[in-house]
Amino acid sequence: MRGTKRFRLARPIAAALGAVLLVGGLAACGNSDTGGDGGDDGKLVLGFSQVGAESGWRTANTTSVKEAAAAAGIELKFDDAQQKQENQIKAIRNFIQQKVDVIAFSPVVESGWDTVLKEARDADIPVILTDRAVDSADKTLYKTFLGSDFVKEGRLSGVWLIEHKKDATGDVNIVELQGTTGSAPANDRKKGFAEAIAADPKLKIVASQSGDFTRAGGKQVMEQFLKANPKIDVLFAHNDDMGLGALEAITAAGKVPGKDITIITIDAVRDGMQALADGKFNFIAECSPLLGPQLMDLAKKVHAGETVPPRIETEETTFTQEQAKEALPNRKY
Ligand code: GZL
Repeated sequence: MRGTKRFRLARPIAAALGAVLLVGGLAACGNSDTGGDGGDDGKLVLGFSQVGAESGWRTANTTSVKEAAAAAGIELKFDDAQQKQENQIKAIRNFIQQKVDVIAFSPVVESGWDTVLKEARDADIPVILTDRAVDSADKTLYKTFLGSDFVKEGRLSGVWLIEHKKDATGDVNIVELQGTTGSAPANDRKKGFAEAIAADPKLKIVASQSGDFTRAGGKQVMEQFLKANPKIDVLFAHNDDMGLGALEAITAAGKVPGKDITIITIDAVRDGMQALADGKFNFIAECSPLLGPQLMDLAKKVHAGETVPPRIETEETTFTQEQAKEALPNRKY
């Protein structure tokens, strides 16, 4: 700019000053060797690996995570694994390379995570489990678990059935649509339900198979159940979407859902609650997908080095047909 007095430094001094400023600048951006230290604009960067988009629950969960990240001023790196564990492992490794500040994910299955979680720990990047759990013995591989008690959801379903069928005479034949094979919700819901119905010997599970938490899977497996089992009294589906798919198979077989076949599901997403209110389902145990706000709060806390509880369970309830009619107008998902 004209008129300004120019200060010309001798070349060696200028080079040294430039080097000092450069190093100082890097130091101010935090430790570049381990972990992250915020995005370019200083925002916390959260890498999130989502299972996929297999169900209404998953869609609602993704919406909750994305909206909560925006509201919290957190930079979200979101990856959809299309229900494949190898894609989640790849995504977590990418997050490590990108030096995100925190990693969160919903593990599609319980096993096979130790190696990649050790890589995250070695990179000094804290990990939060959300929605589904892992079976790692090493609890230092993640900071906390945020989600539901799936065993309780299965148990509540079984307890309701015992009461509902207490006056039935003869065997009550149950078919079970399991969630994704190897996933925590499938394993635990199955466990909780079986433990509960053991109290009444006339309640018998005559068939149990995975429908992979999808409507198509629920319809396909229910068609097989109907062909192989002449007398089906109850369907227990590990989520609403498989129950909704099964409805198509049940009506195609000339049976009345909710009457000829009692239907119990888990989640309480809008379409499931509508089927319950319409009398096609008989009972739903809620599993809340609205984990986003709590997840963002946890991400900030673990990034700040605060101690958080090892397990944080979400508040949930159950619905009968009458309760669904009352609750539907106010459902958020
Ligand atoms: C449960 C979640 C399950 C839902 C399904 O927390 O992982 O996965 O019950 C979803 O609807 O596909």
